[in-house]
Amino acid sequence: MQQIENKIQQGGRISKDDALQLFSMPLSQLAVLAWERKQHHSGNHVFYNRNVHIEPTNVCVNHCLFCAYRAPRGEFHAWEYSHDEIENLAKNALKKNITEIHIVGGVHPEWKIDYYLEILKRIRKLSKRVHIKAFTAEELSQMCKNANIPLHEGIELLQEAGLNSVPGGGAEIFDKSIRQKICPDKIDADTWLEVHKTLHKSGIPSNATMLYGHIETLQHRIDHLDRLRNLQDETGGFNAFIPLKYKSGNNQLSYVGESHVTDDMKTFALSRIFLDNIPHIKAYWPMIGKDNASISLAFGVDDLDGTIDDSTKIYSLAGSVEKHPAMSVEAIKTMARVAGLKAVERNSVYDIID
Ligand code: V47
Repeated sequence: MQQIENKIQQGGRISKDDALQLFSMPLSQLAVLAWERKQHHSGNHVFYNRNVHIEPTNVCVNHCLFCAYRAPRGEFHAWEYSHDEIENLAKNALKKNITEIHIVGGVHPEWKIDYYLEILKRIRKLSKRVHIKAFTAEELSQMCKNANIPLHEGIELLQEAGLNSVPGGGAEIFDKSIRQKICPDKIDADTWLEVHKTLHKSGIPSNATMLYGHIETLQHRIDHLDRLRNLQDETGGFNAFIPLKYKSGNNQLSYVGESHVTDDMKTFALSRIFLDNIPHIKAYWPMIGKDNASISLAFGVDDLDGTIDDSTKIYSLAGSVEKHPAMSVEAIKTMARVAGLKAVERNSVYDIID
């Protein structure tokens, strides 16, 4: 263990075996190592932004066991926003001084790429400056497949229409056997990675996520991190990594329960240490809750995502304590201060906004 610690303290890269051993290290020791690595990447800063989510639909062709959000078309809790409705949501959000609109939803059975292009064009018409972070690799892959165009062409069209970056959703867990069990209809791991590689080559940065704490093992988590680290070595296009704790409310995997907070903190810390080439580790507080997000700042996290303004339902539907997620800039600043850090407003590519 001492050798692994030395390696980390000297800024060396750890192996998959090292990572497995690290997970059995006492929590407080792992925290110190992750804190040191966080200081190396971002010093005393904790990043946040002013953002809202728009979720165009929860109608989805996929049947992921962990999802509490999906609804079959026509069911009472299904929604399908029109372009006008989306434009109105964006218009209202823009009045509140936001810098980013994050758009993600179900994979709709009928919407074509033109539908998504129109969303981007409408928002871009409202604001030349707002950063549009939109559509997971899953959505991108499906919309290009349906349009019968190669991925790079679809990405070019979306970029011309106003797309600036892509969120990290849909990664779930890369291991084939687990992936087939929890999200059998989704694109496979290689396709997810290929989409992000193509994005990065087109100059579009993205994030990466990992859904953990369900039926995967530690080895599966480390394999997931390893595949991301390898792609990042090649492209350098990932801005942030977001470990997403599986939330067990209202979905078909509920019987497995939820990970312990110790496991969550170790996962943040390990991610910070292992992913030496991804600049930011994000605690997505609408999912993990404000209290745990605040603790995660001692475990290598340097990004709290944003103000959100009660604009996402994915996690409240899955049982998050944040039923109407919204956080003021003041609250974010306090959260950073009590962790001994300084909150810094960023734009979507992590330039500091004064
Ligand atoms: O891919 C769905 C996850 C993701 C559950 O890039 C669940 O900045 C836990 O990727 N329990 C979509 N997780 C959200 C996402 C995201 C969120 C915030 C910021 C960014 C970013 C990306 O949500 C899905 C899936 O892994 N998810 N259901 C659940 N029950």
